[in-house]
Amino acid sequence: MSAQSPIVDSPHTLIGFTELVALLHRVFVQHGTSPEVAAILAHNCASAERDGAHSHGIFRIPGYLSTLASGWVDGKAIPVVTDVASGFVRVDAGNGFAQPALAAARPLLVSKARSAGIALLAIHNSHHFAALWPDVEPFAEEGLVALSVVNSMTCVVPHGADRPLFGTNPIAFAAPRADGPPIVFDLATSAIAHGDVQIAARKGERLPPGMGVDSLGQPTTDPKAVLEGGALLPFGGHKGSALSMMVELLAAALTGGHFSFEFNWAEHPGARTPWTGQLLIVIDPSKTAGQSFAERSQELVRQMHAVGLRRLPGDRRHRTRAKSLGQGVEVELQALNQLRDWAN
Ligand code: NDP
Ligand code: PYC
Repeated sequence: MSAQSPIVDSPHTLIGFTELVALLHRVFVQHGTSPEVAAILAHNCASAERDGAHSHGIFRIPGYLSTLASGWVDGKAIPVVTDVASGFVRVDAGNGFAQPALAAARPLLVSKARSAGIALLAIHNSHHFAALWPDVEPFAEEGLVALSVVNSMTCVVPHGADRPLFGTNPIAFAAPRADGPPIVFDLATSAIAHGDVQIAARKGERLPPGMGVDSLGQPTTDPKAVLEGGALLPFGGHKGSALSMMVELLAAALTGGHFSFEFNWAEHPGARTPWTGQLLIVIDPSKTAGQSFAERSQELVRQMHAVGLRRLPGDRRHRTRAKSLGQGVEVELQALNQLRDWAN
């Protein structure tokens, strides 16, 4: 199971990346976001589709739209940025999406990181329904190191516990390197992302063993049993569980956002977006002593390849991106037609 498999085995077609962004922009605006928010979400979602990150591309649009219709999220929210301290920026997303909040705070965050060497951005009152790598990769493209965590919704049983408490809580990291695209990884701290469980259920596939439990807490490989009253497990037992706990602390406690178990969307049927928080830490590696950081990270990559490594995290996305930008983004025909309906 992975984010690289297309959603269903139905006819596919190609659409240009810019055309896809424009189409998604119209869809978001038609469903209640401001043009500014639509531009950010459309680019984010189209980028995921372009890179083959299917669990957080077009697949997510119905969830965005049902959430907007439910009144759970404010699609026109205007983020409020506060300069808290020399290395600390806070942004209240106003019950809107996290990405516009990041965009609003970004110039201040980068200027603080460049002057102090490190800066932190604490986003709260925010909804994150996307892949996390688009939030960190652009920093590395401008020579900075970035780390981000975001918590989601209760669906993961902490290691050694009986019932779910944590979210799927991803961690994303991006670092520049001298001779190639940035080094980027982005991983859920659950054994599998919730989105991939939904995709497996739609395709009628089983999950690999060790990923989830059913409503009685018994191990299951049936994605529907996980989705209907069951739960996920952390990756790597106690180790992934500790990282998931860390994400709850950094993304919620430190930002002023909700823990994954602290919001209740029951009164908003159709709501799908977790109302939590997000943390970013941005470091300016030009302050490092000795050889440049980008040269050092390139050396690490060189040595990893020398011991036989063929695939770095991010390689698959970049390969898919190059193909999508060359020939067009491959999308399910039925999904594209649905987007065209929603756009009008
Ligand atoms: P994967 O397990 O598919 O991939 C995790 C990372 O490992 C990626 O950087 C991937 O690179 C890399 N990778 C995968 N396989 C290999 C391999 N064989 N060798 C080397 N590197 C490899 O991701 P997840 O299922 O954990 O997460 C999917 C997405 O879900 C993420 O984008 C995450 O942010 C998102 N998510 C969002 C949440 C939210 O609340 N907003 C909650 C949970 C998840 P590559 O991308 O190049 O394949
Ligand atoms: O795939 O686990 C997930 C997820 C949760 C929120 C957004 N994506």
